[in-house]
Amino acid sequence: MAKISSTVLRPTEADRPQWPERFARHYRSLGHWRDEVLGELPREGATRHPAAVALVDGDRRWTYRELESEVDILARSLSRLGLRQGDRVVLQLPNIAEFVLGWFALQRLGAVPVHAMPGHRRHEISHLIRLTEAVAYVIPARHARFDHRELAAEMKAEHPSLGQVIVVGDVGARPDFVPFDALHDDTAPAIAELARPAPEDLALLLLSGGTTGTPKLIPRTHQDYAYNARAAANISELTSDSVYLAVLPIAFNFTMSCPGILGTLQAGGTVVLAPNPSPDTVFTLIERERVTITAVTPPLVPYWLKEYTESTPDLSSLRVLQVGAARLPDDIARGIGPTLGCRLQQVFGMAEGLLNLTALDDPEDIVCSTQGRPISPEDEVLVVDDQGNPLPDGETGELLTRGPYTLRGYYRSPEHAVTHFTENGFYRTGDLVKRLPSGHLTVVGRVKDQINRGGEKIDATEVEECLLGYPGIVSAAVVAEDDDELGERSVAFVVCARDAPTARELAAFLRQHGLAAYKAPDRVVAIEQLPLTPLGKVDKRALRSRG
Ligand code: OOB
Repeated sequence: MAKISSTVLRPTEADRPQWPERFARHYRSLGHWRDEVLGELPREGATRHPAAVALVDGDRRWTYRELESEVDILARSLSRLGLRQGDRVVLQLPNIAEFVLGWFALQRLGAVPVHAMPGHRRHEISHLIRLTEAVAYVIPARHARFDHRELAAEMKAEHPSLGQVIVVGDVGARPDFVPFDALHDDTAPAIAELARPAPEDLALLLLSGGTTGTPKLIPRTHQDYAYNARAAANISELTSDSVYLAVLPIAFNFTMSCPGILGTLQAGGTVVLAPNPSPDTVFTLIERERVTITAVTPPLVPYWLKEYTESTPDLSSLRVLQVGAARLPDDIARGIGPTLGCRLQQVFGMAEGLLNLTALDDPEDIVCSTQGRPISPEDEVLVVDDQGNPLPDGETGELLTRGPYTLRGYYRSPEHAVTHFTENGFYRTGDLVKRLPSGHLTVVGRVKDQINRGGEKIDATEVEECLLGYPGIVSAAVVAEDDDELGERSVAFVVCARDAPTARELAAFLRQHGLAAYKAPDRVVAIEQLPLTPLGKVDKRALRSRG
């Protein structure tokens, strides 16, 4: 195997996320931040419960002891391949065991996984590699009828930093790509000889839903991310008997650590991977593996409830269904417990940090009508009016937050500091919420220029910029409209110098442009001119009400 050239950038102090020292000391003194790094989680599990099952993917199973030895050998092989502490690695895998194994192996090295979504294409991946100067890109050979090797070949030609492409499956016509299965080099030196990353080091990069044209990256540290998962696992009451089914993409913060995969492994439970969210697949897995907790987005809920009523599988092991990432309508929420016989847990989170959960013993009305409350007593939450003044409970305003696992700045983009953070370090979520005296939050809307398409976030500006490349489109504005199934879908209002394209034509154009498919507008409306506000900005509120 060819080695990665030694000219790539190594970790810099600048990449280490910074909390003011006063806050860092406080979080450490309370024991929220500990001397822990994510790569040691499998080893701790192997010490505490070696024979318990940690991971299940189809017919493949790993006990904690096996997980530890697999991660160890993978990490050593990746090190021999040239990967080093601080290196960024774009990880784009579906829900297969290699995601989990590869992720922990990178952590063990102190390398930094960059969480790409399975649906991302040239536009997004290229941006991620450029921004992070990634040295490696991990892909499946093919997934969802897409050949990732072709995209990887393009990326390798385009980005000099990209030394290695690692493929789960067949490398095809690219002998220079490394098969994941070849990373089994038992003769590679032990990782103990390499430096352990520090708890305050950058551990992973998550993708933000974004509202500024190019996806921003969220730096998470070992100590903040481990705390995020542990605090969530406490509220979700995870134990070594818990069996978590990963239905949503693993790359999603929700699935990874809310409490998700990390919270389950910290508790000594079992993680089961679902290859897709269809009720058939999921119900079979819940029955077979005696799943106790799983997590979905709102559009999946009615679909599961309907299928359940028709096929009545044995879901008696299921204690908790987490629902989040978009607003769950109250009436659907009320149907979950009576139909499935489990507790609903609402989840209002963000890759940027702040996570809100309902507790399993919260009153029914709170569970069905709020999106939970912050998981840490150190989460500071403000609800403010448009002048930034704090509002009393019960009034609607923008949610601002800071705390032990909420970012203080985006990765390598100081230019976003002013728009997304207050002077004293609060992150402006862009969400409109109401707070109850108990601290529970209800999400009522948003001020950010985003479409929440059933939990998938679409940055309006990013799509608008791409639409302007379509021949004949003079100006464009993308807004949300209500949708029965998805909650929201996207509509593009376009001003055209010639015949307006159909939604299908635009989707094909955007696909060619390399944009992920879910970002294509669901509907296109031709319009004479875009309405403007008195300040001369596109009046999106007016467009939304035109529908
Ligand atoms: C999760 O993370 P992101 O980064 O994809 O999106 C965050 C945004 C929030 O700012 C809010 O606008 C929306 O998604 N959102 C919700 C919601 N949960 C998230 N809006 C209404 N109701 C909810 N329950 O989406 C995410 C991250 C971790 C856990 C769960 C979701």
